[in-house]
Amino acid sequence: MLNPVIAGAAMAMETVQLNIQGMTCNGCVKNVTGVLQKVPGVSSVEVSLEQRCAKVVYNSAEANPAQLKAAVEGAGFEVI
Ligand SMILES: [Cu+2]
Repeated sequence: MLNPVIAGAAMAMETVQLNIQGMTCNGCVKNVTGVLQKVPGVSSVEVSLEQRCAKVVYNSAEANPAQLKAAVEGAGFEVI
């Protein structure tokens, strides 16, 4: 029998919205999108230049918001 806790965690897709400072053009949007997509467990990324935010869907068994934030900061942007 599957352990319900582990089975649940493996399928736990979560959505987080990151508020990002420093994006000024579509190149920035591409950079942010790219680094977020490289984080293991991330399944979709939507970055808005106008709203200065990124909406990320990820598997919480593999990724966490701190990792996502670190990825964005590693690309030279600030997450607030
Ligand atoms: Cu730019």
